[in-house]
Amino acid sequence: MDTDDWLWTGAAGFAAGFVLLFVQGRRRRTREEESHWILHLCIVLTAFTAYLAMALGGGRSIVDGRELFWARYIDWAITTPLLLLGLGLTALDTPMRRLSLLLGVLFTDMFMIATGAFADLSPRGSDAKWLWYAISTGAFVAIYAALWGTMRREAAVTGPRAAQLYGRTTLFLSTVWLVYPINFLLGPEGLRWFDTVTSTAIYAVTDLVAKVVFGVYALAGTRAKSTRDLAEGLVPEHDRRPAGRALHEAWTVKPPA
Ligand code: RET
Repeated sequence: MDTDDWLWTGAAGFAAGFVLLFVQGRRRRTREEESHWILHLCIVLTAFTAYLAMALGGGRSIVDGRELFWARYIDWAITTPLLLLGLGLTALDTPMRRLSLLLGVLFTDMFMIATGAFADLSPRGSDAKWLWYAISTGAFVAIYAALWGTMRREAAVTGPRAAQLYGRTTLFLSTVWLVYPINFLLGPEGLRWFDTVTSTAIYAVTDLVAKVVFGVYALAGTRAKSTRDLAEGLVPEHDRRPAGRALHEAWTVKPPA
């Protein structure tokens, strides 16, 4: 398989993944299920677009004598904040509870992708490349610290079921995400221990796991959580689909009889 074959594999995998996730969410019953379903559909659609563009020869250019796949960075700048938003929604239940904390994590993530793109664009072996790489890795570490520190504590405040789902999905995500800086470091963008075909193959497989497999796993977890929350009467009527009662009705205070 050559580079283009791996890009086509990615495009086909994301197209199939989109259909799979679409079907998986067709019987959503709660606000929570709906939120995660929409997020994961947007994530997979964005990745599909990037892979299709790269497979068709767009979204990539020759820079410094090698092929640079810049469409990846646009894809990641959109999809990685959405993936973290999914974790944030699980941890916080409502994002308004700690909105700036959440925005800070999403900003740090976009900063990581932007500085990573500058590392890729810098000349081969230059100090600038390694400076950008170090800055991007610093942001990566800060995201992990937030996920496993403050956000994890917030998930525990939200409730035991939220905390359990948050723990599982965060473990999945933070394991898979480790592949990216390593692939960059050892591949053609960095030390050149392996070539573009190998690096493209690793990214394609990892992207499919980080978005499609992760999406299926996160949606299944959210569905199981909603099933138990519904059974225990923990989902207010206005958070159900279709809503049993409007929010303003729930807020209305009945006058004393
Ligand atoms: C770069 C290079 C510089 C150092 C670091 C990086 C991290 C990238 C990550 C990407 C995650 C992408 C995902 C895509 C989904 O399909 C930019 C490679 C730290 C973590 C999850």
